[in-house]
Amino acid sequence: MLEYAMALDVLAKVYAGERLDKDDALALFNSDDLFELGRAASFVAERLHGKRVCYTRNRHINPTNICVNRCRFCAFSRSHGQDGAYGLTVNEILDKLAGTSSHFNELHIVGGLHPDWPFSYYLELISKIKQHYPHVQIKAFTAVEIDHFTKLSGLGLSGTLSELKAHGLDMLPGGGAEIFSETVRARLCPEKIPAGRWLEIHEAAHNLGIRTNATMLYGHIETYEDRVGHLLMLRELQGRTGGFQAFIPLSYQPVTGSAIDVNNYPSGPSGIDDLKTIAVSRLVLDNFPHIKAYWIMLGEKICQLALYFGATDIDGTVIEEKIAHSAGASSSEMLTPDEMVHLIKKAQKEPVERNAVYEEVPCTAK
Ligand code: V47
Ligand code: SF4
Repeated sequence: MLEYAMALDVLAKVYAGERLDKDDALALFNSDDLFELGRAASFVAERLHGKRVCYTRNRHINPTNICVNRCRFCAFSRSHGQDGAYGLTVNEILDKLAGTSSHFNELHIVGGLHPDWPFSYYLELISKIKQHYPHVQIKAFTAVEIDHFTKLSGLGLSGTLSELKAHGLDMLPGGGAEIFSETVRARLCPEKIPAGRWLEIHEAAHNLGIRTNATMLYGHIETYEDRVGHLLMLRELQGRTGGFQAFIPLSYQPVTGSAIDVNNYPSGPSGIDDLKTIAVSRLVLDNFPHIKAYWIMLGEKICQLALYFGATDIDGTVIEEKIAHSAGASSSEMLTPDEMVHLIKKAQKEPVERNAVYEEVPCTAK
């Protein structure tokens, strides 16, 4: 009862247009009044975007699953020489894209940290894609990969990002953030760059005019305090740069046999936790334009419900998804533009097709 009353006090702040603090955010996570939470998050989302919900025609490319990090939650990665390990040449990637170019306007390229590939591989990859498909925007390389590239290029952080930009990089995806808490990070992904470096890389990108997204992997061993800490660090950086476009809460897909799937959520977060996390994100991240409901990890139906909990973006057609599906995600691997439009319209919202940097593009889907 006390938690219910506290959450109502916090929601009164939302309706009055006041910024939420750490205790407010915790009270919302601890409250179970999902409907009031959804109502307040929808109020904020509608104030920003009306009934408009974005989607894009995109395609994922994962150049390699060979990764020196081997994070404990990642079923996608392999060690060099292990069964199932792969690395695609630039030409193999171009062959994959051939024939589907007219069907996408955003390419999402992320992969493992390959121990042997030179920086020139990545430059050649994006410049050849741009040559072949000049209309396509390239959203590529997590901050974890950018950090790896700085060691390969010897150009420093700004130099590395500038070189990628000059070769066709349009924006950075939000992966690799996981949970910023150092204690959780040490258990989940001890080899991964620390939170401070992830933030530093996004700040450097923003300073070069490269916009980025941000993510948070939730529903494993983290606490609500860890989630709130993560959101507040992102809000602080956004307050200084304004370079984030969307925040994407990533619903943990449990990895069988992983050292981390025996804890709080043996089967991953519940639908209620998914919706609550979307809503609290919308309310805390008051300076982020969009909260994205990533249907691949939420499933299509929770994704659709998320449109009543503050989400104003449902990502894209995706076409080939390996990271969540390696961990056993039950969603399909692609949706057609018509299916995306249908999902949005059936929620009584207005579909808006966008490109990677959130410019509206003419929608030809029904
Ligand atoms: O960084 C890995 C996560 C991320 C699992 O910026 C897992 O528009 C859940 O960042 N369960 C990559 N998540 C995906 C990503 C992303 C996706 C869609 C859109 C955008 C964007 C970014 O996937 C990784 C890691 O945090 N991940 N394993 C897992 N078992
Ligand atoms: Fe490598 Fe990224 Fe998987 Fe971690 S999450 S093992 S860095 S591919």
